[in-house]
Amino acid sequence: KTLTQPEANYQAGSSPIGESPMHQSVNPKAPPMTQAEFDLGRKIYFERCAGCHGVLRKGATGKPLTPDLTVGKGTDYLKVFINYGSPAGMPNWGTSGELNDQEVDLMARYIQHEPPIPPEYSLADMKSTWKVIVPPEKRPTKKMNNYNISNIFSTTLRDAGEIALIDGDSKEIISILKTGYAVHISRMSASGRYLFVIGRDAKVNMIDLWMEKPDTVAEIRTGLEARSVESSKFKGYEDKYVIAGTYWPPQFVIMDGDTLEPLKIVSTRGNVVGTQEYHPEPRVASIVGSHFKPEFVVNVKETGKTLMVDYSDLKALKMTEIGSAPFLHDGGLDSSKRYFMVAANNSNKISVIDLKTDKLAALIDVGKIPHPGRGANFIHPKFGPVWSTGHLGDETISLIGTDPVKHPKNAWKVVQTLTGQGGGALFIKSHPKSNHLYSDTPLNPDPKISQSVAVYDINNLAKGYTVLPIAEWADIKDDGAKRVVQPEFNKAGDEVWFSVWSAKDKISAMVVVDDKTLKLKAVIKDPRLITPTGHFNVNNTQNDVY
Ligand code: DHE
Repeated sequence: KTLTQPEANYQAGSSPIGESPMHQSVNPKAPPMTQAEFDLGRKIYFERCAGCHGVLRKGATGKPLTPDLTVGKGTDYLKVFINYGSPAGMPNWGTSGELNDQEVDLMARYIQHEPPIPPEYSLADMKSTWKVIVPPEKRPTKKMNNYNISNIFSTTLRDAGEIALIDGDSKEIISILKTGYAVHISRMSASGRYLFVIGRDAKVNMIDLWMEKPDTVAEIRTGLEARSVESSKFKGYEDKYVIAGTYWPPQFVIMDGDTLEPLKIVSTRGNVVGTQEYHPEPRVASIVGSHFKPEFVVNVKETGKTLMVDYSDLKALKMTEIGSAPFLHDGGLDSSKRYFMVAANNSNKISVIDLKTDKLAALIDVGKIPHPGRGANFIHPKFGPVWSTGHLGDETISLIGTDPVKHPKNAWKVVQTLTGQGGGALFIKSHPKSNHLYSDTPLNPDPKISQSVAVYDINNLAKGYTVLPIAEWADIKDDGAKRVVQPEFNKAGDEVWFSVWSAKDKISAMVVVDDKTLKLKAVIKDPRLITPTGHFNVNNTQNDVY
C-alpha cells in the first residue's frame, strides 16, 4: 500500500500527548542519548510521527518502529528514511526542511530506544478537570436571545484554540469562545440547545445556545488526545448522555448530558478483525448517536470494529461488536438514518452498519482511501437514494445505492463513479433541498485544485463538474498558502459555506455560495477568524442532514 506525500502529511498531524510526563526508557543496545535529547525526540515523535506509526510504535498506516526492528537497521539506515522519505508514503522530513540534520540524527537514535508509554487517564483524572460553570438549575428555562439558533455555524478556529459562533442569517460573529486546542468536530444535542466541541487535547466544552450570550456551561478533559464527541439522540434519551472517544488512552467515556460528569469509561483495546491479533492502542474514530435504539455507534480505527454501545443501563452495559475492516475513520448516516456508512480507509472500503439489526449490512469496495466526512446523500435520477464519498488517494467519487427496499438491485453497490478535480479530497456535501453535490480537494498538491471546489448537477451528472474558485472569491491579498475546506449548507439548504484556511499569521475567510446560482453570496473576513477549518450548521448537525 503506497501513500502520496499529501496523504501522509495529513495523517502526520501533531499530537498533544508529547506534553505529558513520561519516563525515559533506555535501550542498552541503542546509541546513547541525553535526557534532553530524549525529551526533544519524544516531542518531535508525537508532533510528526505518532499519527502514522502509533503512540507505542506498533505501526498503523506507517511501519512498526519498535526497538526489536529498529536497532538492527542502525542509525545511518534510519537517517536515510527520515531524510528522504519513501515512495510508500513516509514524508521526507529532512529534505523538506521540516527537520534539520541534528533532528534527523536525533530521531534515528530515538526510535531505537523503547517507546515511552503515556499515562492512562482515569475517572479521577477526568473529574479533576471537570467544571460545571453554570449548574443546570441556574441556566435559562427558555431561549434568552434573538438569534435564530438553528442556523448558527460553529466554526473551528484551529490554531487559536477557539470556536466562532457565526449567525447564519446575518453572517455576523456572535462570539468567540475559548475551547480545547484545534477543535475537531462540533455536535448538537438532540433538542438543539447544547453544542459540544472537542479539542485535539480531548477537552470537551458544553455550550448553551439559550443563554443571552451563548457560552460554555460545563467542561472536562476526557483524555490526552481525541477527535470525537456526540450526544444521545434516541427517543426518551434526548440530551441525556454525551460520549467522547479518545485516541489516547484508547477508550471512550459516557458523561451526563446536563453537566458532563463522567460516568462510564470503556477501553477499546482488543483484537483486530480478521487476524485477531491483539492491538494495544486502537483509537476511537467517528461516533454517531443512533435514532433506532438507545445506542452510540463507536468506530474503532485499528481493530476495524464498530461497537454498538447500549446506554440504557450504564451499570450493566451491553455492547455489540461488529467487525468489518481496518482502519475505520469517518462516516455518516444514509438519508433514512438506518445505516451508518463508515470509511475503512486502509482497506479502500465502506462498511455499512445496520443500526436496526446491529449487523454489518455490506462491505463495499470504493476508490483509494475513502474520506467522506459525513458523506453526501441525494436522490439519483436513475438509481434512487445514494450516499457518496470522495477519496484522498484518487480523483473519483463513489455513489452507493442505499435503499434495499425500493431499489434492491442498487443497494450497497457503487452505482456510479464520478471523476473529480484530483486526489486529496476530504469532504463532500449535498442537502435535501439542493440539486448540487460539492466536493473539496484541500490536500491536492496543486494550489489551483486545493483552493477551489467541484460542483455537480445531480440531475445531469454526466455533464461533469463546474469549478468554483472559492479562495479567489475570498480576495485575500497575500501569497500565503490556502486550503478550501468543507462544504456545509445553511439550514434552508440554499447556501453553502466554505473555510479558506490560511496559516495562523495570515488572513483567512469564510466564503458563502448561493446554491441556486453557484455565485458568490458573501465573504466573512475578520481578524478573529484565525485558521478556520470545520464549520457545523446547528440544524443540519442536530438532525443529521447531509
Ligand atoms: Fe479530521 C472528522 C480524525 C485530520 C478536519 N477527523 C474527523 C473524524 C475523525 C478525524 C476520527 C470523525 C469524527 C466523527 O465524526 O465523530 N482528522 C482525523 C485524524 O486522525 C487526522 C487524519 C489527523 C490529525 O492529526 O488530526 C485528521 N481533520 C484533519 C485535518 O487536517 C482537518 C482538515 C483540519 C483539522 O482541523 O485538523 C480535519 N475532521 C475534520 C473535520 C471533520 C473531521 C472538519 C468533520 C467533518 C464532518 O463534516 O463531520
